[in-house]
Amino acid sequence: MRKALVSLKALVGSKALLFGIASDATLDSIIARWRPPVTSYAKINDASSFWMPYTPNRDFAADPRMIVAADGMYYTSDDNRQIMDATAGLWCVNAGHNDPRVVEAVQRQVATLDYAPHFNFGTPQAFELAARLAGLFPEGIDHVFFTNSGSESVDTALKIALHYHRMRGDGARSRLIGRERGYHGTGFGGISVGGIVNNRRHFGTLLSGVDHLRHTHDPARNAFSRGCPDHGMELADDLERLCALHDPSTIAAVIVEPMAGSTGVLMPPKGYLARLREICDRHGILLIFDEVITGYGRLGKMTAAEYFGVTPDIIATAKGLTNGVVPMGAVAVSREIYASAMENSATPIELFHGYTYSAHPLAVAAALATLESYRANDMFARVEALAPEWENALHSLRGRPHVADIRNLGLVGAIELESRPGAPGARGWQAMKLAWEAGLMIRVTGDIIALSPPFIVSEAEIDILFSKLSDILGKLA
Ligand code: PXG
Repeated sequence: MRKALVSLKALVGSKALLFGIASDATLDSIIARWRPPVTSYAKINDASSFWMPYTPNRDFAADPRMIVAADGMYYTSDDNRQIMDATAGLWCVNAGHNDPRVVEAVQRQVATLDYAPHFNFGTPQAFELAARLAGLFPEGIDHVFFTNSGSESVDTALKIALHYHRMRGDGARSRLIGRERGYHGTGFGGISVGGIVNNRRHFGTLLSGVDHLRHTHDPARNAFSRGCPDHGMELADDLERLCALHDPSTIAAVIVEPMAGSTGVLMPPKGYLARLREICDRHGILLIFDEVITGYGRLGKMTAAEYFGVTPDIIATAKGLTNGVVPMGAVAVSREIYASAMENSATPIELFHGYTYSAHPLAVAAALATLESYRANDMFARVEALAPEWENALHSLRGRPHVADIRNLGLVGAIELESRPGAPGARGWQAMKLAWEAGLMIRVTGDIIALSPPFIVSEAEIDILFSKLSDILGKLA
């Protein structure tokens, strides 16, 4: 119970800070008011009410990992330990936790304009944010539709692609092409074009008219590549195969992550994305980059499109847009796509699509402050400058027990472990738990460890991170 109160106090303390309330006496009265109508900590945290996302709920109930505060590179656990955040939350807290610019902007905004609709009404800051983003995305990608998550950004991008072809009188283009091992969030559109079987197999027939490119993971030829692998550009020609099979006149769009994240961090083979762009151009197919992870500096540039010098027609983003502080996504589209809707729509509303919380004022305030933080601290350049040191430190784990492959790009790293015979994922899971005990938050997908720290990580912290990981590898069964 004492632990419960400490946790609750820390939790409420962070809320109180958010709303600018500081005194301890006030905190105690808030705790009294906010205490849930239950009698014990066990009941609060017995895992029976909160159905946790993408989590083995029963395992968590038996062995919980609770977080009560965060600052900079570190979380505080409910037993008051500092946990280094080696994953920027879920690839979103790029500027580090508790960035004062973002915290203050959200505090100010909530006290000024808590909510306003953007169906038929506007807020100046939403227009400002769209204009700023348009200036940051590649030349020609300059109209922005706001969503609340990566999943919504992906479904929005797919819908805009279909809508675009209809507007041009080419509505037979209705097929959507994804890629094996792709992750595009959890909406029906996203799981249909996605290529991770566990995300698809329990949910019926999904969208019709979807096909998939082959994935690019080829450890036999590419293991331990530094940066993008040399082999696999020809896998982009798989799109020609699908064009031959379906006829290109039926294909609306291809969606890929320029660097696949959730499936275990797969870098695009050299030349692959440019080749995809060429084939799309040849056949009038729109190219969508899902930059939910790569957008906002993860590779050292604003987007992977900029990093690779390949400009798609639509870019889906979320996560780093608001530093994870308030949920928000943004879908950026080419001038031509926007103009086509404006010019060809037969109805006053040009796109029958939107969310209650599109451009929510708190999210907009968080996004504007986040972009300012990236700019003022030159954070994307920092990623670029840290990347070689990051690469060397990561690849120093080659040869440690169970390490089958290591991959890196920008401030992203992956360590692929050999699976335990008959128990895929078990070794990765053990690594995640050992890391938590050692004061380190890592992400695992199956037996692949994914690393993506906030951009504020120092060189000393990179050393600590990999020294802890090295110890953990040594302890794995
Ligand atoms: N597209 C991509 C490429 C993503 O990585 C989404 C869409 C969906 O975003 P939302 O905001 O709806 O979750 C994502 C999300 C991981 C991990 O461990 C990655 C994501 C989410 C949770 C965990 O790699 N990416």
